[in-house]
Amino acid sequence: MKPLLVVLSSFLILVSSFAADTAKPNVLFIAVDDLNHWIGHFGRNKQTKTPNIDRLAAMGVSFTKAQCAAPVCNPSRAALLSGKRPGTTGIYDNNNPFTQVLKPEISLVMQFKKAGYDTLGTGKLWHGGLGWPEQWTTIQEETVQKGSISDRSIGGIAFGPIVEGGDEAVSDTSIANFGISELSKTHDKPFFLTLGFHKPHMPWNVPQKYYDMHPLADIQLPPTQEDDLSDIPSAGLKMAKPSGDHAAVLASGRWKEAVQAYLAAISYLDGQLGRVLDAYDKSPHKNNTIIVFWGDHGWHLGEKQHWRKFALWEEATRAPFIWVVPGLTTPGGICKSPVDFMSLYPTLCELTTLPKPDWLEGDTIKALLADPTATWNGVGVTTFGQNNHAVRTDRWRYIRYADGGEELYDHSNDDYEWTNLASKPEHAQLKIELAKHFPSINIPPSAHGKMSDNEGSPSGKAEAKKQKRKAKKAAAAATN
Ligand SMILES: [Ca+2]
Repeated sequence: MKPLLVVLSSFLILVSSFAADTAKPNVLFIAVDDLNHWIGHFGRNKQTKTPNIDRLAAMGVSFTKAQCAAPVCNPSRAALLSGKRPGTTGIYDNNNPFTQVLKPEISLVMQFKKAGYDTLGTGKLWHGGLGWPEQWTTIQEETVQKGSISDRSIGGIAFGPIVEGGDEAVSDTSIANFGISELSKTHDKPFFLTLGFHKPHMPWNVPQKYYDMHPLADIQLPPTQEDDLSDIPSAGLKMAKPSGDHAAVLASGRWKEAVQAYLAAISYLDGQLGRVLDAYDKSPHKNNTIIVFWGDHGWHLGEKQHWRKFALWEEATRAPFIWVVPGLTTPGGICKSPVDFMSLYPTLCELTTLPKPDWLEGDTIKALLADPTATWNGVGVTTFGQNNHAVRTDRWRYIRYADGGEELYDHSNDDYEWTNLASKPEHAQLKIELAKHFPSINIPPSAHGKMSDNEGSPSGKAEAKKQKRKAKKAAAAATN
């Protein structure tokens, strides 16, 4: 009796693993940190060089109006990976640790692990790293070789080329290596492979050759208007904070250098993606692997006299969002409909026939993946702090702050959101309609606490600390 059971059960295991292998597509889940809309095929910045991001876009569908759920790392990722918006969890900023509010069971990665996938991860997925260890069947630590940096930081805007050391002096290279290795292997289970790249997050320390790709003499500053802040309500001015980074950059006279450094960091990241895509092209899993490529939010480089994320304008909220789904997407698809990153969790569940948890707040975008021009009534919604929201439709951006301050921009003729139309009486009804998209649940911020933020600096944590001390010193010197 016993031998028969053993035979029978091994047969069943064989059958079920075969079924899993053929029925369940693998997922290559690529996160990038602080990459705004400066990618080639968007045309927003003509100087950016991203042949591999553009190559990936040409393989599937690229969303040109994708909005983050929050314009800050921790809340953006927590929302995307939990399926719950910032207003539902109270995770609004980097000082609301996600681990104090969420449980591992809520994680997108966990759904794949529960479904029998191998969950393989390296780099930064949640704020600070990969998050709870129990999500993963395999974790690959990052490695980095020692490099020597020529520091050109302007206060907290940290950059400068690596003058001694190649790509291996940036830990993202080891992240790409792991992806290449896993894509080349045979796997006996379906896999969910996470590559959480750090760049182009600061510090923009990448090898000199990437700086050389963007000669300083050719650098164009992003378009700005001198009086752009004159029609912005006080809550918006507080977010722009022109007396902060922007004042320091202007005082340094080196705005173009900072733009060059960001472009260099993007080009480095693009090169790493290219290595992964080469491996994907040769991979035995190619025809059965979904690729999702997403950024956690955008970045200002002086637009609205603002730097970094931490705002509700297009520069801070728009990020790359590219899908390749074998058998569903058609190469070269461009989707101009507005979506937000809350769509990611339910869509991945749907495409891999995993049960869709009942707590998810986003809508699936499968219809747009099948036909990027399909009729779409969805919008993109971004939250920064309790009761501060922005909604992006195909044509409009409407921002409403907690104190009632408002901004309304017409993207049919104002790509850079220079003219705030919110006070125009003819738009009163439009604002009412747009406000209906704002989340109805807006709980107070969750417990405050400190989180470690692994910035993926070239030489690890000690270097990050050193950079911080340097930046502090430079900032102090700038105010003197
Ligand atoms: Ca303005």
